[in-house]
Amino acid sequence: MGNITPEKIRNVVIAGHGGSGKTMLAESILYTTGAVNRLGKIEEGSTTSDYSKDEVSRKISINSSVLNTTWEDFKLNIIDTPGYTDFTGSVKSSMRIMDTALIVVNASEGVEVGTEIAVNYAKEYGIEICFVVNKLDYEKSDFDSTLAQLRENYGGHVAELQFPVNQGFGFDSIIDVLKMKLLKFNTDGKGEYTEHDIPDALKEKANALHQELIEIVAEEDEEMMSRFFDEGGTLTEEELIEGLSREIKAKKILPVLCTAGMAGIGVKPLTEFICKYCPSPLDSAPFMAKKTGSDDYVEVMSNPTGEAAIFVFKTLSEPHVGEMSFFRVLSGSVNAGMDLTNQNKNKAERLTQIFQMNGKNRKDMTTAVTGDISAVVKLKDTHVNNTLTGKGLNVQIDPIIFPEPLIEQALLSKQKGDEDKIASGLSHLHEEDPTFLFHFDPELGQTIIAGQGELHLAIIIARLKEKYGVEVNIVAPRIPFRETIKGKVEDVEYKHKKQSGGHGQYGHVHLKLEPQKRGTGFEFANEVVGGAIPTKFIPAVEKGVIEALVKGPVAHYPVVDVKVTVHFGSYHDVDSSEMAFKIAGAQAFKKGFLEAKPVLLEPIYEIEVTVPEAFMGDVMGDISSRRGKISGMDTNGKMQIIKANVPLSEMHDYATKLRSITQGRGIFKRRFDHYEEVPKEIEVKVVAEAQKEQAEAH
Ligand SMILES: Nc1nc2c(ncn2[C@@H]2O[C@H](COP(=O)(O)OP(=O)(O)OP(=O)(O)O)[C@@H](O)[C@H]2O)c(=O)[nH]1
Ligand SMILES: [Mg+2]
Repeated sequence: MGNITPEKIRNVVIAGHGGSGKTMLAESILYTTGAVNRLGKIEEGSTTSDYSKDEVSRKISINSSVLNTTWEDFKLNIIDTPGYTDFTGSVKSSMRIMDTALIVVNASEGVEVGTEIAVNYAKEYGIEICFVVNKLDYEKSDFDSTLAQLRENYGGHVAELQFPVNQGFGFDSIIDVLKMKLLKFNTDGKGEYTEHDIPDALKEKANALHQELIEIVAEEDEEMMSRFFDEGGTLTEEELIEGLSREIKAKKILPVLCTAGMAGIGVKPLTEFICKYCPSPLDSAPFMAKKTGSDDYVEVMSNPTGEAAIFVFKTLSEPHVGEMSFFRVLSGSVNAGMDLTNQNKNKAERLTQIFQMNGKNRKDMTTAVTGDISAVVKLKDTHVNNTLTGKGLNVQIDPIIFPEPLIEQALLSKQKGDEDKIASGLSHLHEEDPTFLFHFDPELGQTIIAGQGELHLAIIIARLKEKYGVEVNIVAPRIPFRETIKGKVEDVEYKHKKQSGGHGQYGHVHLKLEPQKRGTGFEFANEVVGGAIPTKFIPAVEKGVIEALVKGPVAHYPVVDVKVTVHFGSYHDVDSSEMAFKIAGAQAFKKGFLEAKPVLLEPIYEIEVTVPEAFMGDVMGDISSRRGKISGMDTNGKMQIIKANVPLSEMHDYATKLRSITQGRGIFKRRFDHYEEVPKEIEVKVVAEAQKEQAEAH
């Protein structure tokens, strides 16, 4: 193939619910267009896209994979994304830089939560949506019901461009209402087909759909409308392509096509459709960018002759290869050997070699033009969300905002001394997968890892072992409880007095302790009059109290929302010292705290759960069993939204539980909201636990 031009590039991201057949569809596109000479299978672990060890063993996609092929003089860049909701981060990042989302819908399941997530991301980034009703060779396929669900969820502009003739076992024929032909496929997987006249029984339906399309197209264009009437209510094929393509790009039509990816049925016409009707990079909306070093925003247009700008959307560290950075050329073109500036890091980077990727296979490229997707190895300091540009274009593309973590676990190293290796492994894994986060929490004394679900974290742990050779155990993270008081103590006294040989120690304070409004923190006041405690020792009293706040008197958790006032005391001319007053302050505080109705506080999270109506009852029941309180309800299309406040200590397995009670259809977001008093029976347990730990530590 000769030089690629941007108008001949098509960038499609394949997304949709888990197991809807995305990877097989991608494989079939590669096979039927000749990019691979053997059709890989999920069951054999031989697809181009699902090549990593964990994907092969689990038979699901975990990473997004960048693929490419050609059809006639078009270049197709494809990103196959995982459907399992733990991995939606890579769906989002892929949507950010592709122009069309092929949203694969399983014909026997209809619209599922993965469909909804994919549609939402595509809408968020304003890219074109094309639905592919897949697995039509499966005996339980129900095209009409799937189509009805698509219409119900995504509106009247869902356009049936194809419908199956004989879905289910033996499926091999599709009516194409653009071509007005019956397409009959060989079922050997090669995707070959022959065109036939539409049988009489289906003519009426096909005609009606064809006519509908013509009308939609003509309606939007006056000139076309008059030609349409002149020509007796029809349009030429070119007019239809031009008009339909315009409507699709304007997102007035959401096309629906039919496939059985594994058997290659419908795959060639789908490829042709993408090339003929879907947007090229030149049609894509400009990328918003911030000027480096200022808060001004500019638009980066897909300008093939402009200054070079690339955006890194994915990185991957491969054994024997090093770190690969995947990018889209936003403007201009880049060549192997080119020097660019990483605008986010203000560092020079050289694109020593650039590649076009098919799963793990790479092929050298000399030039990548505007809109193309490419990869480069061994950049020095470039990560996801970085913009690299040529001279004179100082911009940073708006970053991809990755989903917030939904689950946290604490990690314990199995082998002492592995800590450095673990930290470096975790940081590499975070680079590759920005939805995976980790930090050491000094308060809890634990390394906390956070992600989208149990499977997500299990895969991170497996990679830590495989790639970085370290083994770890996973435990529930400790809960960052807090201690405070409910009562007021007007006066508590402590006298620190020691007379052991030489210099004595003397510090004597009277404190008042009062509860503060939740969230106010700690306040200290001095009401000592007449020099009962010399002014110079007051800061020492405060310091003593502050030091005592770190490990609360009840269960060693930090103390919050207390006001302490020192109002009286006494001193000794020789024996009083800062140290003595510090000790007196701390001891008086501890004593007073225990007298002031101390309570334990726990973090409360606000969760927002989105579920289909049918699961409402179960989801609400589960929330109350977690001591949760419903705070609001709303609807979004067919989905119900439940807002609730739930204690963090009850949330540990929530991602997994929600998935199981909603058959994978429920999703949720969470964020810390406030601290609240712990019920007595739980406080008793937490205190006992803390005392046990302290006893063990001594
Ligand atoms: N009957 C039938 N089965 C298919 C078809 N396509 C895929 N499958 C099977 O469905 C299962 C899932 O296929 P995948 O291609 O891995 O689906 P996916 O959407 O990529 O799955 P995730 O990436 O894990 O979300 C595998 O067992 C495939 O062999 C198809 O067209 N027809
Ligand atoms: Mg897959």
